[in-house]
Amino acid sequence: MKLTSKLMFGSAVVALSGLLALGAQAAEWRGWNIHVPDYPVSIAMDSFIADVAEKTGGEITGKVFHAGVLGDQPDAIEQTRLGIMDFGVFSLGPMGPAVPETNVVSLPFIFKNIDQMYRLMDGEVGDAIDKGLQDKGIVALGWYDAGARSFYNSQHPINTPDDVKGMKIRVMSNDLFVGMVESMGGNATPMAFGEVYQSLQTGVVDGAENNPPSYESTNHFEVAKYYSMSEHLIIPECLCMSKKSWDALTPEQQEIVHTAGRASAEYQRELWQAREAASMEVVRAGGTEINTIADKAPFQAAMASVYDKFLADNPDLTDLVNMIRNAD
Ligand code: BDP
Repeated sequence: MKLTSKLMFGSAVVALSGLLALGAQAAEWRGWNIHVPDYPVSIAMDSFIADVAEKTGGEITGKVFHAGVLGDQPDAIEQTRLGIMDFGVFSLGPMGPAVPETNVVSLPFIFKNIDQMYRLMDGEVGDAIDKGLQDKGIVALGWYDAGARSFYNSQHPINTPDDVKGMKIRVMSNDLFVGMVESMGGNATPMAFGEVYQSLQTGVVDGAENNPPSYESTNHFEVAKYYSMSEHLIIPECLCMSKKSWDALTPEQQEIVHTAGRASAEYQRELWQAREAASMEVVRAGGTEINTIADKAPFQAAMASVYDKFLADNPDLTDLVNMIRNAD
């Protein structure tokens, strides 16, 4: 190559990298969130994107669209896979149909407690699920807490699986949860989160199941006043980003985004603990009758059929299930 063409080539490269940098500067991410703006997930997502904007010197900015204004969770998961949405916080519950590995944490009573869930998600189990997500076009940046889900309804307290018999219970859209309610003789209705209040109010369903902050922030407690502490599901949530948006980042930017994601998960977990206690107070003061369930063994026995079917349908996930079941 002659000197002049070398120089020209050189300046073309400089110009091109300038353009690429400009492209990165223009990145303005859209974030999906189902919860109201003062919810722990929402606050942590806002702090994540602010952190990213600051640490990248404004190369990446973004906005979180709260309260499900950008649509339902299953659609948003799909849009994130396709790169139409850049990031979002998703419950791993409705991710099951798209990413089979995520189903292992939707099995009832799989984690012994929240601390164990944190430990396993921050280690090998979380890595295995992240790998499954990446195969489907999503990168996990951090695992958020969503506590434990319990049943609530408008009819009567639930103390045994028999109390669920004949009840119409709303579940998240995943066949695992349908099987779970049916194992106790209930009728499961998969339905979008945003439709549950009215369905409870009009008697389309008798009950649903969720953690205290969701039961409170959606005002479901106004229309279903029996909250029974079955704590049958501990399903973590994922601060997820589209692999398409991730792959467009420089290695330095990826490092910043990853660090900000982990920091936001730590922050969210702190916020979560405080909000759970506060939500219990709000619903109690609002007239909710809360009952604990001393013996959960009958629920576990009824729901064992969910495991049998899941393992028969997904033999390749047996090791991952056992990794959790056999953990301390
Ligand atoms: C909440 C989760 C949210 C789910 C919702 C539901 O944070 O992601 O969409 O439950 O039940 O606890 O649909």
